[in-house]
Amino acid sequence: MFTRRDMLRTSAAAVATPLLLTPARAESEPIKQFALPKLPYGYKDLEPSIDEETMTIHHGKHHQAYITNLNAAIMKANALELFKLPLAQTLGNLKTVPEDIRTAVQNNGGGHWNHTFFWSIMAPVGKGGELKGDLLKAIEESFKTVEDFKKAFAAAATTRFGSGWAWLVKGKEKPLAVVSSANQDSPLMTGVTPILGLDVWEHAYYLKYRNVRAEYIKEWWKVVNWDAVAANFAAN
Ligand code: MN3
Repeated sequence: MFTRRDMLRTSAAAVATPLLLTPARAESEPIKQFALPKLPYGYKDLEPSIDEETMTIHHGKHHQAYITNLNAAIMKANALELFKLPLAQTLGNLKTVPEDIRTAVQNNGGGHWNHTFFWSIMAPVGKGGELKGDLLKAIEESFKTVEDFKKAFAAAATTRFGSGWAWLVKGKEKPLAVVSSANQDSPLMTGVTPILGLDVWEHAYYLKYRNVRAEYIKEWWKVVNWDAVAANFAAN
């Protein structure tokens, strides 16, 4: 016979079960997903080269979307180890990523890494230091003059068809080389290390420069953080 006391016992047991699981759950490591990095300057601080509205949308919406989609792909595949590895390492070894999320990681992981890098190599006008020292020497050795380097970089950025990036990378033959990449692909995926990069997706410049990508590239040089680029060159 099922008494009222039995019923209470059953209810208590039902309540007790999740409570018993609580300590185990608390001990397990929380999952630390990728998160939007704070900018080292305000949204309006790169004006007039890059306007406040573009920066607000680019960082808060576009960059955030890559992160949201990257996290979702990793969670869906339960490939949680990818949260623990440096993203640069994952992008350099895409073959190790589960095949069903490899393209999502390439696009959205590339998007997250590229944008984080992009914010870091810019500074408000007058705050980015000067091109000098070992980096200047390496640029002159690879491109003859700074002017020739800027021409080569602008040409790569201008002629990249559709959406993509222009990069200054550690070279395989000369100290430095200019390359471009499509979509959110990163030079890391080809085994070279970027030290400077420019986003030439329309979302990076269209509000202010409309279709005139060349003008955006010209104005962008004013907000390059040469101290950060020199640190990238020295570190890698
Ligand atoms: Mn972008």
